Amino acid sequence: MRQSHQLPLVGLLLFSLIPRQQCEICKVSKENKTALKPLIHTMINSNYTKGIQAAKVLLSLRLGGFLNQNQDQHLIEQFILTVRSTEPSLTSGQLALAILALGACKGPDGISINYSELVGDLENKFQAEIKNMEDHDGNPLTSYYQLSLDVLALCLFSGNYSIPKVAEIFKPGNKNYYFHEQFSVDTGAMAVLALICVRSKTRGQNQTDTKDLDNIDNHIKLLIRKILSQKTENGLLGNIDSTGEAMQALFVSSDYYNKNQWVCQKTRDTVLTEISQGAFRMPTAAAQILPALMGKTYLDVNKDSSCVYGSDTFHISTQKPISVTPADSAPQIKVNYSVVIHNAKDRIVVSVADGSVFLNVMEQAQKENAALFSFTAEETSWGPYITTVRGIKANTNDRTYWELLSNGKHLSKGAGSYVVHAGDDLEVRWSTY
Ligand code: B12
Ligand SMILES: *[C@@H]1O[C@H](CO)[C@@H](O)[C@H](O)[C@H]1NC(C)=O
Ligand SMILES: *[C@@H]1O[C@H](CO)[C@@H](O)[C@H](O)[C@H]1NC(C)=O
Ligand SMILES: *[C@@H]1O[C@H](CO)[C@@H](O)[C@H](O)[C@H]1NC(C)=O
Ligand SMILES: *[C@@H]1O[C@H](CO)[C@@H](O)[C@H](O)[C@H]1NC(C)=O
Ligand SMILES: *[C@@H]1O[C@H](CO)[C@@H](O)[C@H](O)[C@H]1NC(C)=O
Ligand SMILES: *[C@@H]1O[C@H](CO)[C@@H](O)[C@H](O)[C@H]1NC(C)=O
Repeated sequence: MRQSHQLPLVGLLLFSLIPRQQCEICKVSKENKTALKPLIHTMINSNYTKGIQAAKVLLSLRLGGFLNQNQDQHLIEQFILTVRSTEPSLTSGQLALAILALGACKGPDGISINYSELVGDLENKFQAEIKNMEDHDGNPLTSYYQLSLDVLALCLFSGNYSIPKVAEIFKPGNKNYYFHEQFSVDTGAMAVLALICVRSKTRGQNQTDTKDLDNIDNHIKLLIRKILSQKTENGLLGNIDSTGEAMQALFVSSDYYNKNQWVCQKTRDTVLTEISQGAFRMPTAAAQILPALMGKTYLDVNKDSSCVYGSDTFHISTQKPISVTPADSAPQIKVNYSVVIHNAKDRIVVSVADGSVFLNVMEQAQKENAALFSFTAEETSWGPYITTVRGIKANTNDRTYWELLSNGKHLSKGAGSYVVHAGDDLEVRWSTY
């Protein structure tokens, strides 16, 4: 009952308080929409059987209105089953994403989703993140990117969370916004989306302490400043993979910066150029950039507004994506590979087929010397994530992980997607972020 009175009001508030202008200006024009075709192709052909990894793709396709009614119904039914069967093992942010995807819009009749149950579980998972921070030197179970997703979903789906706690933990100086002392634009952008949602819901509400709200306003202002400080010459925000979410953050926060601080068309045009050159080949990468190009943000998620269905304007073919594994006949190249633990470095030169990725090098090294180069990887939405090397396991409680480098430089792609070059000096290094 409480919800049915609250939601239209909240919808109205979000609508009236979040300026739409920036989204409209930056939206890819009708004539230029074919430029988005490769993204949609990648997403439609992604492997939905990978379960929860489909959440971001589904969310993005639904926000953009790129599915037809049959596809939507089919994918949502399939996705509900996956969420049900994996729910207890999902991380907080994965569950938040699942809720956002399911509730992105009101789907075909006949599918009913018990949001209060899912939201209740998310409340518990969010509490567990906070508990872990209290017990482990301020380190959450996962990351601030996921805590931001949690708050965003709780805010949009009328979950319970403490506003003073949000004002406290999302201070821009918090170490969880940084990896190796470098501000994470992805994390900051997701936090801005969450904080803007919290802020727009509490506007005009009297029981909230105005000090908390002023603090949240300040956090947003500072986070936006940090995001804008990571703007590159060609208009990207952070790197190519953080730009989509940073655009969303800037769309909804135009009250917090000056118009002349960001020329969104420049950012958009660079992204369109990148698409034409084959960027965003991974479904998750495509899913992160698409909403902004459609003038949408995660704050447009609204389970009570009917889904918009496309009419197959793109005639997207469903075909197998091109395999990344090079043919056996490809010429061999030699690369250096080493495992670095503190000051100890173990090196090997391996031969792999031209066009191989970092992971192929690691596999070859493991084959040649398992004692030194054994490793394990876990499939994630960005591809294989290296969890252990020589039995040593990454751990969020002490902020440790296996860092990937090439020629001494931190890579911005993963082991499954970084294509190696002859003579590369590749490294996995036991690091603290
Ligand atoms: C938090 C985070 C990390 C943490 C992960 C541990 C933790 N505390 O959670 C740390 C700092 C350790 C990390 C490491 C790396 N990361 Co990171 N990370 C993120 C971030 C900000 C959020 C991920 C998240 O929670 N997603 C939400 C949940 C719900 O989705 P999920 O799929 O379940 O999340 C898991 C995976 O994303 C995984 N993960 C995190 N980073 C990466 C990177 C790759 C390549 C893979 C396969 C998996 C992976 O960790 C998450 C928790 O288990 C994203 C930004 C983004 N937009 O996604 C970047 C991001 C995914 N990371 C990125 C990169 C490049 C890396 C590294 C390869 C950097 C390096 N040179 O070593 C390494 C991974 C190396 C390895 N061992 O395989 C890129 C990937 C780009 C790409 N095209 O491949 C992103 C998009 C940032 C960016 N804009 O450049 N990362
Ligand atoms: C379409 O894109 C081209 C190249 O990016 C640009 O020059 C043109 O102005 C765009 N058209 C519209 C209507 O936005
Ligand atoms: C999809 O994923 C499943 C499970 O991981 C795997 O068995 C199947 O081969 C994959 N299909 C494609 C087309 O990648
Ligand atoms: C939804 O779940 C809640 C909590 O588990 C439960 O109390 C409620 O009866 C459920 N509602 C429906 C319609 O199934
Ligand atoms: C909501 O959360 C606060 C703390 O986060 C707690 O004190 C309160 O009891 C919760 N309310 C409900 C209805 O769950
Ligand atoms: C909010 O509270 C203040 C004092 O506590 C009161 O004067 C004011 O009228 C209230 N405003 C609304 C909109 O209820
Ligand atoms: C590997 O590194 C060594 C030492 O830095 C260098 O002499 C050698 O040329 C490298 N080999 C390849 C294949 O890159």
